[in-house]
Amino acid sequence: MTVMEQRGAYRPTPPPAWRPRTNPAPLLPDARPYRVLGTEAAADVDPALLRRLYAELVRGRRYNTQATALTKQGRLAVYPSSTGQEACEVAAALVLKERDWLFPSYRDTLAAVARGLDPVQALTLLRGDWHTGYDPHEHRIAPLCTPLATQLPHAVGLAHAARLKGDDVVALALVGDGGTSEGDFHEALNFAAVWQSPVVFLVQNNGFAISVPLAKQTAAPSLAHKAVGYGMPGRLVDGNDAAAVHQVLGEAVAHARAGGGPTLVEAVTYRIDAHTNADDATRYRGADEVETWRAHDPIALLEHELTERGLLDEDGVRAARDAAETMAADLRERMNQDPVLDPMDLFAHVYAEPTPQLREQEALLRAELAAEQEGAHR
Ligand SMILES: Cc1ncc(C[n+]2csc(CCOP(=O)(O)OP(=O)(O)O)c2C)c(N)n1
Repeated sequence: MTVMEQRGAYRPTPPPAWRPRTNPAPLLPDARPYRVLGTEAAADVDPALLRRLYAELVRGRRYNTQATALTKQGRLAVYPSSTGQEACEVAAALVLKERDWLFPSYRDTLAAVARGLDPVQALTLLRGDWHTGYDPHEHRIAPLCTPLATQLPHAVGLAHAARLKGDDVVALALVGDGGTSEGDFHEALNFAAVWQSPVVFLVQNNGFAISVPLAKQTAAPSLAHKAVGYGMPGRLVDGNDAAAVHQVLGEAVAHARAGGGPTLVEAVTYRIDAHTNADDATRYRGADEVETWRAHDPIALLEHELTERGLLDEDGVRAARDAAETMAADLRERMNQDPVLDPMDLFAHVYAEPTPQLREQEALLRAELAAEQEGAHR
């Protein structure tokens, strides 16, 4: 048969039946960030939870101001403040059960402290003293992660392993808006959705990745919309509304625990302070913008709700502030003590089997320290 004859015999046929693998409609986030405080939904929230959230927010704000002050006194090398983002930090900690795991970024010391980590230990890494500063297994808090988004595949790996072992464990991973542009974000969400891992991703969209505004970070309708492309639900929530974040994260954690797979939650919030104490935020954003967000402050929102409903009075406010002051005084005092450090610790726990280069560097430092000691004794 000639080629032309073969072609003549061909009858174009439609493609095999196609339908979407999952219905995208239920995965789509709300059109607006979900809110509870100041809406009818607030009446359904347990007053004890609202009070607990309030006490933790007040303590968290004080922790942020105290840690920032410690950088000015040279007691802390650097501090990325989460002032303005306390509702996300606290809600993330409170929705987890003891057996669950938290995967924080460098900005999430507060989440770690709200989960019960010692406030000084939470600052060890930022003081530059030691690796991590706490035992991640003891607290079920992964190391505060400085390389952007690398905590996300770790969270998926842990959640997937837990599921394979039949352990009833959920992992909650925190990431910033800038972190969503990292390859690790894509890989983590893709694996999590394909494996239906019990993991929840909380993106704290605080408006900026250092000086880069969200508009330069993504063209997506919202960061929550990214979930649909991976085949998981996306939820959009007011990140300054502690009750709303607690509810949305709580639902996502329960969904993951019940075998429903991962959820991507975008909390819309704002970083009131500069990126860190080393950053000058006035170079890339105006004071008006900051003031607009100050008016939507997470503590003020909750305080208003509680006082309107007669759940908080002057004494209650004072008690929360006093408790925060006690925590700050203790943090100050303990951070003002010089830690006793062994520089050789730098090489411990880096690899299970140290590399030849690491051994070489270890020997060099040991020799240097020995020479220094000898000089001191001469
Ligand atoms: C892989 C990687 N690239 C770059 C950096 C430098 N860096 C540190 S913080 C930051 C901005 C991150 O912004 P975002 O994810 O929005 O989190 P935020 O600091 O606002 O909480 C960058 C680029 C880094 N730490 N890791």
